[in-house]
Amino acid sequence: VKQAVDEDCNGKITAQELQTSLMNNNCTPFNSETCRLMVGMFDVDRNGTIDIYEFSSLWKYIQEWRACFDSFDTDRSGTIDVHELNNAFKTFGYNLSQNFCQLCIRVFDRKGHSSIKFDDFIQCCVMLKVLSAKFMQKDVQKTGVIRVYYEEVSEDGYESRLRTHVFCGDSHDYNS
Ligand SMILES: [Ca+2]
Ligand SMILES: [Ca+2]
Repeated sequence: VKQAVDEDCNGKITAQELQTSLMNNNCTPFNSETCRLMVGMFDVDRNGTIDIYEFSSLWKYIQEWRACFDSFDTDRSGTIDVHELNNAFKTFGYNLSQNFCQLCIRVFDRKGHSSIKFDDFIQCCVMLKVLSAKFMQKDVQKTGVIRVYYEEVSEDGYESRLRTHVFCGDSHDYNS
């Protein structure tokens, strides 16, 4: 697999190479933000690319997300709609409102189909996990309501032009 991904065969995979080789169910390539996010997560030695060791954990991670995505795509549409997302969040241990799930679909649905693809699903879940951890830190008075600016959670090396206000209720640790 790695050879196919590592286009210039230099033993290192960039976010861009990752993007051209990863596919959603409908054969569209992964969005670049999800690829940068994943390279940022698995680039253990922080050299900006993915080597063979880093790649094996990244690949395992994608396979796990694939199985997870398929198990929540109950109508086999190849995308996750708001009800399927709600089920997924519940299974992950998050107690979030239907409105919040709708907001997630709106933010991550790039095509306006009211559903999200595999790459967006990964990005959405990773973002929720990061936000949830930040939420716990910020919610010192345990009121259940905080305001988070995207820049505050983007210190892991992946940049974004997004500035999002996120209000969420009772959220729990990510258990899986
Ligand atoms: Ca690396
Ligand atoms: Ca579906």
